[in-house]
Amino acid sequence: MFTAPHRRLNRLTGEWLLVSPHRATRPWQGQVEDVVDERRPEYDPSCYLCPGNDRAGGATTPEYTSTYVFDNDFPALRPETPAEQLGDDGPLVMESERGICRVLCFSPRHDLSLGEMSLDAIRRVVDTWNDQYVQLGSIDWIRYVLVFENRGAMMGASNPHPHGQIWANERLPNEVARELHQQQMYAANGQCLLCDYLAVELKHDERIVCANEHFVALVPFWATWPFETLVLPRAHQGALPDLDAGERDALADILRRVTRRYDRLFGVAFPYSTGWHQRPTDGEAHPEWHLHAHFYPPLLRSATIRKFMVGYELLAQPQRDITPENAAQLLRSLPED
Ligand code: H2U
Ligand code: ZN
Repeated sequence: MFTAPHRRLNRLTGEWLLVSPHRATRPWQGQVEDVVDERRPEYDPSCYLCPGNDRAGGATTPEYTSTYVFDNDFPALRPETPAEQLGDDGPLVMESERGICRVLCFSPRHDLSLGEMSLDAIRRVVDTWNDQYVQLGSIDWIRYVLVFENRGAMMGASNPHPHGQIWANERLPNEVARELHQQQMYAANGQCLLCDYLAVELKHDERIVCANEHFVALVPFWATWPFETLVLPRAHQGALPDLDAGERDALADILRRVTRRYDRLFGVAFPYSTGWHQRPTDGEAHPEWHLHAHFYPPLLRSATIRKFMVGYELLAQPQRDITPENAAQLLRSLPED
């Protein structure tokens, strides 16, 4: 393995990452986060996502039995925002932006997480993501639909009840625009970036965490976060509606396995942000786009020691010590039950 300091190109964003494998053993005397008691009741009367409870602004969460989607009571974007050209003033550029923000409860059970749910129940979450993508994406002015989850207080989740969010908006967000550009450039010679990338990863078998018939989870060669993973279908598919029933079951399976491994790594409910990058819904075909999910977990070396994206990362470029290969080996060595 290459142990000297080096940089790697993130092919999905076009950005460089610095890797310093020799620093992985340096001592730590920095911040230690509190470990919160993980045990929760099946129903919490004070939880706004539990069935039958009141939400902010007077709404009530119904007695749902599977997944449940509602319009966010505090949406960051609104559909009725007037499409105004707000104008440029020299270096000051501003545009109005319309959008729709929703919340998706994965389960009525307050005490579960995605990885603790049954395969059938996870499959229903997959189907709900699919339905929301189709429904919101078919609105003519919506060009991007992002389904995502913030898990854990460390990632800013407001509530431990298993839930995610959906933000759909008028223009492509930065990360998506970068990935679109990179995939389009790569596709100029007729190939798919992530199909080619996955073939190389399967050949080397150095960064694969787990896989099934239709999906692979791996620590990307260019991972920024210590235990970051990328989940992608083996076949060239651009969005959830492209998947057949068997592939959706396989997707539920891989999500369950990845999240269970995560929870085993440091023995806590592993915090992360995750979300699906599906092709834009801007009316173009986007044959270059390969569906994938990113998992961005902040923890570095224990339940309480996290990676900070600070100084050099903020001012120069991302940097990591533990190599993606070592991280993958660790995740791969963990049980899934
Ligand atoms: P996070 O846990 O990822 O923050 O998502 C919870 C969302 O739920 C958050 O966006 C919304 C917040 O605006 N929310 C409601 O829509 N209604 C409520 O009663 C409380 C929180
Ligand atoms: Zn709850």
